[in-house]
Amino acid sequence: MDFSLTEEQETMRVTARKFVDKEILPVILEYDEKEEFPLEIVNKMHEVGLLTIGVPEEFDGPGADILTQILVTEELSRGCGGIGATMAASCLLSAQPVNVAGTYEQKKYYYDRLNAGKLGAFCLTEPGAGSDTAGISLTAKRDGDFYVLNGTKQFITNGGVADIYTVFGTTNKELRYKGIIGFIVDRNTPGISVGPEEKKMGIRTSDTRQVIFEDVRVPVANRLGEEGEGFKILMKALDLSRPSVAAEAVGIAQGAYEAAVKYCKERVAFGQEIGKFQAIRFMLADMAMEIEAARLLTYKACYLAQENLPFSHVASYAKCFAADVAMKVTTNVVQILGGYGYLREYGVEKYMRDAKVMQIYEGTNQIQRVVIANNIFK
Ligand code: COS
Repeated sequence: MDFSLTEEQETMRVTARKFVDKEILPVILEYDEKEEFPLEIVNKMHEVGLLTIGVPEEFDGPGADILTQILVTEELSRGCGGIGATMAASCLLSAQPVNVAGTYEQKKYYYDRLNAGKLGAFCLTEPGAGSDTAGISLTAKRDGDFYVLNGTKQFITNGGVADIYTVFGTTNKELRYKGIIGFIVDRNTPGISVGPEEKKMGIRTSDTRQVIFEDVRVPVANRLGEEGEGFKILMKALDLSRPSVAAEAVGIAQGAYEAAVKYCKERVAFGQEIGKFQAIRFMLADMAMEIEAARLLTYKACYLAQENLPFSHVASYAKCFAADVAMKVTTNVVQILGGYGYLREYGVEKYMRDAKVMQIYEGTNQIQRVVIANNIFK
């Protein structure tokens, strides 16, 4: 077993880390405060290649492996969970149904847009269906060479800033999962509108909205797979993207932990640096240990996926475990900084707010346990 990174993986990790230190950390609290999407930063991320690392070589990308994409997601999330989410939603979630089931033409259609600096969004969740994916209501009715889409998608990351969507609906809700159908949809198709930006607890620098489809005509050529295959396509896509949420969580925990270590070397109480008190040292030791465990699970899920080995349950271990670690670590980092931790100006409460959604989106941690338990008994 080899835990070392390849030269390419290490180069991309360092590139992302330096980008975070130079372009994200110095300014991100202002964006968070204003709940503003950091378009300038996202454009720079594209310029240095951080938004297209996963684009395969045959579509003019670098074709980096899954672990490299995960390393970049982790580093970006160390700087800002919202920026990690923006990148992952586009490159690692919205792109997955296309990777899983897209034809050559569909992949080209999608990747050409990523190469041009555009973002993607994955439109699955609805106001009335989150965990119960087979219960979605957006209708897809065949009309000649088109499908006509009607319905509303909820909590869509990049909803208002994406140029391309992967969208899931149903041809017949009574069929449950057998009626699910997926498409690639251009944002500019007539009939698509977006709701106002949601006011969120955390990842406030990411764009989250409703996406509304009213008589949206999508060519049959944009259908992913066959009618009725949508559920399995999207389940496979979620399996592939869950390690990226784990990586976001690891990055958030790491960022908070680094801030705590720095503070512990500077802050003096009872005549010595607080990092010399055993109570604090034990908290930091637990953080270091748990972050590393979450990281290793995340990398293992990537390894299995990359090798085409069964990995669905390990992706769920990683997502669930890392999200819980991020919540625990960030809460304890606020505790270590005490009153200063509670002030927005110090930035660590942002990590805690950003961490919470890791336990909720892309399958709640309860859903991850359903996936894990299903695997035990299958
Ligand atoms: N890969 C491939 N096929 C899968 C699969 C996977 N990971 N998971 C399930 N399937 C298949 C099953 O094998 C079954 O097919 P067969 O009947 O041919 O055997 C079919 O899909 C239905 O599976 P199941 O009965 O388990 O479906 P459920 O409706 O019970 O749903 C859960 C299962 C709850 C796990 C699923 O709905 C889920 O993951 N929900 C959370 C969705 C989510 O993450 N939402 C967040 C939105 S993205 S931000």
